[in-house]
Amino acid sequence: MIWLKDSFKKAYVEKFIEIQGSMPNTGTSWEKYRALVVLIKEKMKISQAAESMNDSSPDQEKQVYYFSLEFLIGKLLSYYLINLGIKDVVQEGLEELGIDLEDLIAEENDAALGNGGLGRLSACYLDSMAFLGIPGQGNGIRYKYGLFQQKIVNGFQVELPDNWLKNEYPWEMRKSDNTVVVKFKGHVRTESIKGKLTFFHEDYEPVLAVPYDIPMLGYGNLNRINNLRLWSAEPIKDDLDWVSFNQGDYSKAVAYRSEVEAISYILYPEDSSHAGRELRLRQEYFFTAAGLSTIIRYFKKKNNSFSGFARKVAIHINDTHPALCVPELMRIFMDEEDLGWDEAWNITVNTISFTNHTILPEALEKWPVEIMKSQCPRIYMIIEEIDRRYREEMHHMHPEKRDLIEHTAIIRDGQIHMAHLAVIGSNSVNGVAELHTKILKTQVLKDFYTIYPYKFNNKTNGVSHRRFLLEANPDLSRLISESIGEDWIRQSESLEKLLPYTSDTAFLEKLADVKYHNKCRLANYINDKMNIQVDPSSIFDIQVKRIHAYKRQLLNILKIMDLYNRWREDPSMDIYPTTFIFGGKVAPGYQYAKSIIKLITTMAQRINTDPALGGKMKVIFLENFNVSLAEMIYPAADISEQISTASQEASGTGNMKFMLNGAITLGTLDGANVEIRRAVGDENIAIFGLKANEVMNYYQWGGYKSWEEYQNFPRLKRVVDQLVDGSLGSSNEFAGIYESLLRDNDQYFVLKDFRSYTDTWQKVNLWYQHKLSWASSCLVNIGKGGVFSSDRAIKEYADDIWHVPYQNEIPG
Ligand code: 26Q
Repeated sequence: MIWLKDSFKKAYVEKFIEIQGSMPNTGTSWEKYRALVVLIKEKMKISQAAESMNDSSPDQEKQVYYFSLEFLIGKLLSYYLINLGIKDVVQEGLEELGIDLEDLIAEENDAALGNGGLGRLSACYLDSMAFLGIPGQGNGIRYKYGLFQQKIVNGFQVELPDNWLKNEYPWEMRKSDNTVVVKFKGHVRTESIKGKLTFFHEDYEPVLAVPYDIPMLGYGNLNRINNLRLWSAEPIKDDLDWVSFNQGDYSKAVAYRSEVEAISYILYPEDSSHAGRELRLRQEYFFTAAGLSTIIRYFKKKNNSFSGFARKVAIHINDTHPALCVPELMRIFMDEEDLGWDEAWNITVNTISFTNHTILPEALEKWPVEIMKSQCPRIYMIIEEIDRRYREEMHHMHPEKRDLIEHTAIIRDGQIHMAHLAVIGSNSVNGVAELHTKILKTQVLKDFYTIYPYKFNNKTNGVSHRRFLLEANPDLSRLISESIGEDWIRQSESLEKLLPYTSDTAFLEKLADVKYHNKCRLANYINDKMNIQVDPSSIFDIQVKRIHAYKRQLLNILKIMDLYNRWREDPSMDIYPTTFIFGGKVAPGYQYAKSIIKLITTMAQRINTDPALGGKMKVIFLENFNVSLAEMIYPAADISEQISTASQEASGTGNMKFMLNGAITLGTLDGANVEIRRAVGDENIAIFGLKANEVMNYYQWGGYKSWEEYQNFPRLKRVVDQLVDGSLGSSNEFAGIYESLLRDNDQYFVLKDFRSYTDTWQKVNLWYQHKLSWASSCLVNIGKGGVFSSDRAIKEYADDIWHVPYQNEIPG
């Protein structure tokens, strides 16, 4: 225990006085929050210093660097108090000082430096690395503005800037001493010096990369505090001099400053399309080059040759966004450290590993050669050379397979294929669920799989069960710990010890009570925010995730429209009252998905104000879904909607968070749902719809005939017609949706899966009414949820890809 209550109180009051010059009771909540964070940070540094001393041992531990353009970390204070084991002490201590800890927790801004699944995954992985004692550091961008905040105005999404740094972010520490220069634009002069070609990058635009560090503190592991290093772009100090010296032009100086600051200004809010914007490329090169330069500097402090580099360093790239690691590491080795191509290439490939997160063709990154050449001229030369050597080697090995070479080359038709660069330049390529990895091997990257079968492997995603169960659902956590002890917090698989309770009626009743209580909490939130009353004893049927055509929020709302039609026709219909809850953001330019939100909010307005329904249904669109809200929603769910078109969702991670909180999945056999079904068994999940291979067969033959589906099922025809027949108002709002279903042949098989979805939903609704059977299935989901912890995932990465040890034992 780092503090007993009285020593905490004393330390806190002293810290507050030191910072504010007054007693805590005179301060604002913000000041009280900041003082607490500063105090904890200082306490953490003590052991951090001890750690860096350990690290001076001659045999330096292997470091893992996780490169990602997104880290969706959410709030840290409450979570760190749990990880430090001092939440109760702090809460009681503050209470005695007349301070409510909840008020301080509320002051913290969510750090929303990510869009969704991929960004939250990297945050969960840092968490598990810290817990497992792996020296694992994150590397990313300190965006001045995170993911936009969503407001719903007249039923439409409106985006507001996320000014999360407005007040200051007390967890971060600016490390000016570790600033580096990243060079853009200019040109490369080649000279032969003593018979060796030497490259000089000239007339470049210098950008200062200033690191800000955020400590990553794992549960019960004070000995290892990892670091998330986020880079901020700044103009060089004497930018006016520099610019006027080079260009003699004041307006250019202004342009220089704003072009530089743009790099770390804002997170791109698209999570499934790649627009090929120059600024995005500058972001990618910026944090890649900055991150690598710290790695090299740290390595050189401890080693005098690069031959052991890949044994001491693992660099993981989260999707292709950091794929410029490959040519940049080559550049450093060759141009700065004087290694030859072959040696540099060997070390580079052996150091880098790559995770793919999507098969959507529109999300695959390709950069026009011209943009790469002008922004990163030396990097472009190296990519060209990697491509040339790759083609040459393939030609040598498979002289007859010209197609193979064309399909897998890095540069083709004036475009640089980042996934190809990442596969060729790394030693490991993984997908994020078994089905997804199989699709990579057999479809998306199948040519590469024939060339490098040994590189491909699966790492099914995992989530931090300590954040999404222990922290988010304290009542359930208490019930679990009272029954099976606390092992599960460190060993998620211990949740299996709950399985014997599936036949224990008293336990199942307690489980149902906990759920009810969590639903009350969410119902109160909805009432406060939206002034809508929802019944906590109704079924909470929830779909929260980014809004996207392939995730099929449309299928869900069509189901609700159908139900509403039927209920109005037959008020005696035997359906258990249900509250349908949606949440999620849309990329600002994605009009189609925006109209889906409008459709949901339009139906919500209708249904929630229809007195004839007698409150049997409610529809809620919760605005601004983010990590903090997610932590309130998952614990309150009965049904977890995971209804993507089979084959399209690489894994999903929300599905795992719901499961760990005892919700039943209603889903397709897509992504990790396949593995969830295998874990819980067919009787504890509700599966419907086309299978991935069926969908892909249709795609191969040009789709299916959605018109027939529509014509042959009157209930379906009716809801589709309602999109355009004036029943939802006179505007033409939903014509685009209608066209996507009928004219564009329903790419995501919404109509095709409608019957099977509504039938399955209805069975689930009946099932819920058998309270004990339902609760027992919920418990199976919790008990089997342990394998979907990010601890499990990180252990697999550590064993199979990074080759680093971890500590897994409960300390004595
Ligand atoms: C690319 C280029 C330019 C601008 C933006 C992007 C971009 C940004 C974010 C492309 C994709 C993303 C995010 C993708 C993502 O979140 N994928 C999800 O990753 C999860 C974690 O592996 C999976 O569970 C989800 O299935 C997958 O959709």
